[in-house]
Amino acid sequence: MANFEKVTVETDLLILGGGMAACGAAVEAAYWAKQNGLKVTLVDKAAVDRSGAVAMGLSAINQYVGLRDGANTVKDYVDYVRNDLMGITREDLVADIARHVDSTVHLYEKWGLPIWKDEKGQYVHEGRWQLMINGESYKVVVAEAAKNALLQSGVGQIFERVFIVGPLMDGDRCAGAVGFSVRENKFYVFKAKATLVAMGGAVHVFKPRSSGEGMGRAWYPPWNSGSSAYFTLKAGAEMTCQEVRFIPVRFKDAYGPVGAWFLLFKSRATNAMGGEYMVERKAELDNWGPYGRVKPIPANLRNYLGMLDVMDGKGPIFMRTEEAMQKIADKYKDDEKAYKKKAKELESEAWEDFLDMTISQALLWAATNVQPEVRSSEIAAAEPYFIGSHSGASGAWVSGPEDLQTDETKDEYFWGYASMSTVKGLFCAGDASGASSHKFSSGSHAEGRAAAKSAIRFIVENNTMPTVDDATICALQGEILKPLDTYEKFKGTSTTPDVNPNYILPRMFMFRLQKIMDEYAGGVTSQFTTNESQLNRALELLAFLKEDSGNLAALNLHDLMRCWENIHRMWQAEAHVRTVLFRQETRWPGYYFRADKPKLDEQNWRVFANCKFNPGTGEWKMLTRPVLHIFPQAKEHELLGG
Ligand code: SFD
Ligand code: AMP
Repeated sequence: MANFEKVTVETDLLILGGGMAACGAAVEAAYWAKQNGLKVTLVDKAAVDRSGAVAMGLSAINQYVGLRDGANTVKDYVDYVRNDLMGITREDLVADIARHVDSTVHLYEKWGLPIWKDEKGQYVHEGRWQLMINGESYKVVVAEAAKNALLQSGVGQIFERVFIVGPLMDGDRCAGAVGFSVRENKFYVFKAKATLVAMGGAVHVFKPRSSGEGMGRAWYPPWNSGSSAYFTLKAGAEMTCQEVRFIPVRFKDAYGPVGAWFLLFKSRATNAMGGEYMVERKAELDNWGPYGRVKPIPANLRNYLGMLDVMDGKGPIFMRTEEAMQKIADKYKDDEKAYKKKAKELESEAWEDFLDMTISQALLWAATNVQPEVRSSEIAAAEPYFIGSHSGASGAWVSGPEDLQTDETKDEYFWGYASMSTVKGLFCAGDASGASSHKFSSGSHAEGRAAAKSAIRFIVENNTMPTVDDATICALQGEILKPLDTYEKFKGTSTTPDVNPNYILPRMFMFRLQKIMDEYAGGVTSQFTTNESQLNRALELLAFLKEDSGNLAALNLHDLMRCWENIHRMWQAEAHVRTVLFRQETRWPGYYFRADKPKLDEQNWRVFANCKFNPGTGEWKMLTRPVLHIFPQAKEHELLGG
């Protein structure tokens, strides 16, 4: 593209993304960079104040361990996460986040985030690990601290509205990243001594339930499109848990979260006949090994019991908001004034829960005359998402911290720098790092802090600027901007831009990807069920799609971003299909069901299923890694305690 300016930025640490993990990384990196005379550069495709999953705000902080009150131990949290993930988790990574997360939450409070307090001045818990917040401005508060840290210390610079496409490599070391501005004709080359990937998870890989005028609405933000997975795969990093998608049960059609209803309001969910699947289908839990007996029941098994009801024709499933609110208010019924006050309070809490994090759910309630104190609302299992920070686990396989390793784990889980992927100089945090679920917004921030500190140490100990030759950069520029050229070249051959025999627009490309995934890889349409034959068919169709990705066309810069977002999604899709195919069992019913391998196989498959793309040969390698414990091996009775 002749009219594109090439901008080259040299830095020491490059932070990719501006979400929770990246903001945590910025705060910590600024401190350590200043001590060592280093530079830090943060790049976000959007504006950090309102980017990523927390753009709309949140109504709870889902990970707070409460170590200072002695409420829980780090091991308690590790047990909880391992159980929820049906035994598959990296204990060292989860423990590392758990021991640091409280300090992140205390920083949030210092920076001005309103956390609910009771009359004794203690945090108000939603559940054992979750704190209630007035979180509409959560992201703005966290972003302000990150920006202040980078800009006021003089060590940092921030690029907003720059879309990162992929990695720059110097042999086996990551050398930075390339991307483009979504506002100006500028191609960016970031050269760095270490790179920290924190570009979130992936949405819209599967066909969403929302369609027509609601299209684009999803639980996870549509702008997280698999860039972390693409970046790490293309750098040749080993990936883990690519099969562990997350399917959240959400208020139907606007995807309002359910946590506050189940945990704070203690609501029940019942089917069309008034039956409670968690009670009526309890016996089903016995089919899922020790995990069916832990408390809380793993998220995927909770999903599964509800799905069985729906498949039996007992839907819709309702969140019994009116019943839950009434039950709480009833405690005050002897005092009319207190009762009325409580009822009002509950009403405003119910609305605030959505106004703080999923505004469209409040809009849908208003538009359909729902008063939660009067009427139940439908809930449903959403389409699958890729998010290593919630109850899914997909991401890069990263080194744990040295001090948490045991003799058994140190050769498997540690290779020099905590949070570094298997590629030298390439670090990951938040949704970008795998097998460390349930870190959420707070744990992602804490993990970002730890990863940045580790990356700065890497730079101090490997203080050379990797090199990349100009020809490689030139070729990448050509490939990345090609969709603009393709459109210019062929736009005259049809009368309307969206139909043309020579190219495909990103929207149509996305529909094709979503249809493949939905029908063959266990999306909503196929009741989250798949089998070997369907997965092989998915791979065949994905190969055709990949071939056609070379013919994507973009009318403008925004479209160019859409092209690359969908290429990123396609790579996330392929890693997923390959890993679902590789794991010869069903371990997470309620996330996906392998109809040809319908049972849990503890003997052979209580292992991590990992994959690796070889950028040199274009081949994929599938491998297993052992699940090891850093705390003494949990006995059955400990498992039951959760
Ligand atoms: O209840 C590029 N989450 C919740 N966490 C909580 O702690 N409490 C809650 O109440 C939570 N709920 C919730 C949550 C998420 C959503 C969407 C809703 C409700 C509606 C989960 C957390 O939000 C999540 O765990 C963290 O945000 C994960 O952090 P991180 O840093 O991994 O991802 P991010 O914050 O989305 O940031 C991603 C960044 O990358 C940028 N980006 N930049 C450059 N180039 C590219 N190609 C890029 N692609 C992406 C993004 O712009 C962003 O800055 S509840 O439902 O569970
Ligand atoms: P959600 O709104 O579903 O994202 O949940 C918010 C938090 O509450 C997460 O930590 C969930 O794991 C947890 N959670 C949600 N529903 C339940 C439930 N029924 N039992 C136990 N934990 C839950």
